[in-house]
Amino acid sequence: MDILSSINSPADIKGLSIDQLRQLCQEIRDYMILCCSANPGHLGSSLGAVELIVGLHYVFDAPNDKIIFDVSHQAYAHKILTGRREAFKKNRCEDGISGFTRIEESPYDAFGAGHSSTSISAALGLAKAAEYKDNGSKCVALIGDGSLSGGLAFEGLNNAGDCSTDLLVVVNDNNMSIDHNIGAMHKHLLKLTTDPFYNRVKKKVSTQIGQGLIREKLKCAISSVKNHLVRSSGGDLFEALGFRYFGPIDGNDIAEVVSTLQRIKNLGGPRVLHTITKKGKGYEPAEADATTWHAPGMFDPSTGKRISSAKGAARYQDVFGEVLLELARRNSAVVGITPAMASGCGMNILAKEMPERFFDVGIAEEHAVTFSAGLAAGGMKPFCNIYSSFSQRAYDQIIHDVALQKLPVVLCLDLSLIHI
Ligand SMILES: Cc1ncc(C[n+]2csc(CCOP(=O)(O)OP(=O)(O)O)c2C)c(N)n1
Repeated sequence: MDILSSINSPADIKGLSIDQLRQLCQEIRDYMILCCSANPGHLGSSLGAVELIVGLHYVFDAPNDKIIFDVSHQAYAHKILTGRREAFKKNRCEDGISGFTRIEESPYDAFGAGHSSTSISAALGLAKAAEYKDNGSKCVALIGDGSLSGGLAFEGLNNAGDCSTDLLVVVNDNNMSIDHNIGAMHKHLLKLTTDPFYNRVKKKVSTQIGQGLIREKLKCAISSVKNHLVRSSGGDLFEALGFRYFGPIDGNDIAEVVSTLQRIKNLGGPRVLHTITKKGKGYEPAEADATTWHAPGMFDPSTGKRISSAKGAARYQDVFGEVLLELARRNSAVVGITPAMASGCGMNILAKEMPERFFDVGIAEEHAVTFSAGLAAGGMKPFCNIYSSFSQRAYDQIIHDVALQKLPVVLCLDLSLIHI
């Protein structure tokens, strides 16, 4: 911990060179892996977001500038950089710090979370407040591609894109939710990142063309060509919503993250920076199996071997998955619906054998319930499984769309998993 041990606030990283920032990222990763091996947490998401968080703290000036984390399960590097390095050893412990951002825990935690898709709305509120107070505070929302599938994120985008308010939305696109990400938004992001012409030229520039300013200028030019291509091949959704779109960039390349953030920091108005990262980045077992390593429990850091605490007992979600599959075998109208928790609730067992009877609808609890109500109205027997804590999102839909219409939706309320 050569560099990390001397970092007690983001001010301490301001004078570091890019090479030193790179080393710092490595030290943060090593520290996170060590701490999380004994004291479990959301490791995979936090490993993937290290460069984004270091870059944001390098370029922006928190706590005056506000960095708002969606879900905030990826914010471990932020905690470690903002005076909670030692406290991180007791992450999620009863006498320790929260595993999520909490306004009351630190002035650097601009907004608390745990449930997804809130960051854009919250950041817009903070940005409007800053605009009103004219205090120069900049606001950044950091949101994952999975969390972008939540309706609340669209409500925030829709509102922010229609104002001139200074707001940066950084999309942390790792192609994953907890399981594989799904949905039209996901496909849209994929289209933006897989344009063959752009990728060919970008690769050539990064591997073959000189250094320094010329290369930077060429990169900018290619980015513009790319934006033009994306627009002319069907249009960019963010631009259509009133945002300026930048990217995609390699969100695990600290030099690229820093130079891009510096370039777009002061442009004003609603902007989206699309970054590509690897979930579990820098720890081989976590890169190889992102779903398991989203929250892996305890493990041996040197081998990556996970330490199971369940002494042979059947897991609740596996029993649920098996029973649902059996019901589906007996009744052809039975279908399963999950808002992005297929492996968590055991519905992946149904998905494997009967993919046509399984619906992962994205992180969209409201939609999951009303969609189930529609299926029931159409004569199906929907089993909609929602983690109890997240079901708060669907309160109105449960009453208005299911109960009042007396529709036969089986609501399966799974364990509540919000550890604070
Ligand atoms: C409303 C709500 N539903 C479900 C969850 C459970 N959940 C936590 S993280 C996560 C995946 C988030 O994916 P993404 O935003 O892409 O972040 P990543 O973990 O891939 O970095 C899910 C579904 C949640 N936190 N909140």
